[in-house]
Amino acid sequence: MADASLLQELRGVRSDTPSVWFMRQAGRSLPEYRALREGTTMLDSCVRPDMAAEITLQPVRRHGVDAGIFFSDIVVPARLAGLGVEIRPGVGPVFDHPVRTEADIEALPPLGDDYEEALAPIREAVRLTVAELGTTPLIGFAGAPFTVASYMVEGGPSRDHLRTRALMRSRPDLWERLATWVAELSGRFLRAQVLAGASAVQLFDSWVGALGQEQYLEHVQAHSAAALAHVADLPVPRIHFGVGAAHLLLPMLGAGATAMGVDHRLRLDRALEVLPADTPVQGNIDPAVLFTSEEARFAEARGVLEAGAAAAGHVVNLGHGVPPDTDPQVLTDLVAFLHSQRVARAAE
Ligand code: 1CP
Repeated sequence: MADASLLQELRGVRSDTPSVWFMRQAGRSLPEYRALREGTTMLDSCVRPDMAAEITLQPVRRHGVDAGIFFSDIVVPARLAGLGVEIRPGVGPVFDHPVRTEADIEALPPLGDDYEEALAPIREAVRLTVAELGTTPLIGFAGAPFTVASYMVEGGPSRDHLRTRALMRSRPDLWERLATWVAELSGRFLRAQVLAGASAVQLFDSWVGALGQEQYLEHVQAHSAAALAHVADLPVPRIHFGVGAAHLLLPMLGAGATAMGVDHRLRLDRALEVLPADTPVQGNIDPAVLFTSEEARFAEARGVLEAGAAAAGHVVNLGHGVPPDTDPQVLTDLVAFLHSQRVARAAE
């Protein structure tokens, strides 16, 4: 059976019709999600295979997007490994004990057979999802070491990731040990999803834009590479995404990605000036247009298609996640509009 066009685009084979999915397409923008989640905490819903599968499928059914993104969270692996972490409504991930000292790092649970067993509900959820999705691909994901470690060090969401960046500079030895642990944590979470049936992966380094190139290269790139190496022997595209990371596109690709997600701050044609010509790209409709007129949304979508036309492959997405208060009909209409468009081909 031929691969879905979305996977083809990620492999550098262009289709006439655009392929699209949205980061955070599952979740609070959908009334059916809010109804299903009633009475179950976010992290509990992630480790209930039937629930995680159903939530993953909801936006695919409703919007007709070209891929599912596995419903989970970047801190789910930490929970499965035994750390105390919860997702507080309206806040985000919060750790019971921030990881800041040598003793904290010493106390991180070993990632042995127990962790592999703890991943069982993830494998089961992926299997259930893939069986229902049919020919629509499932994208697995994990958080990259910098972004996940930032939640662990700060203890929760943070604007400037100061403690994390300070640890990196003042105790590079401790940072190294923490990031090595997270790379293994996230890498094995990715691998479990692919072995259970996910056909592409995305490594989210959402907050890496807080770093300069030098810090990234010295303290982060090798750890992201270690996470991605867990799936490098498997035949799946590896998308890497960061917010405000225009200055890091090449080094992030260099961590072993095969396609780059680009946020809405950088036009795709500008990203293509920096990336090797054979790099497929993903993005990057500004989520702000979801709150404007249909005319403005479609104009933005056309602009994104044009800017991506010269890429080796292009998967349309938002520049960051779907905001929770988005009108779901706006997304459904945007998908239909994109599917009605033809990709302008560069002269062959
Ligand atoms: O109660 C709720 O509904 C909580 C909201 C929510 C949801 C639906 C959170 C809390 N996480 C998720 C699911 C989730 N998280 C998915 C799967 C759904 C989908 O994409 O359709 C994915 C891919 C993530 C990944 C994630 N979690 C990232 C990387 C992507 C990004 O947006 O940059 C990050 C940074 C997180 C942390 C997180 N989890 C939740 C929140 C509110 C946050 C961000 C908090 C902050 O500002 O730091």
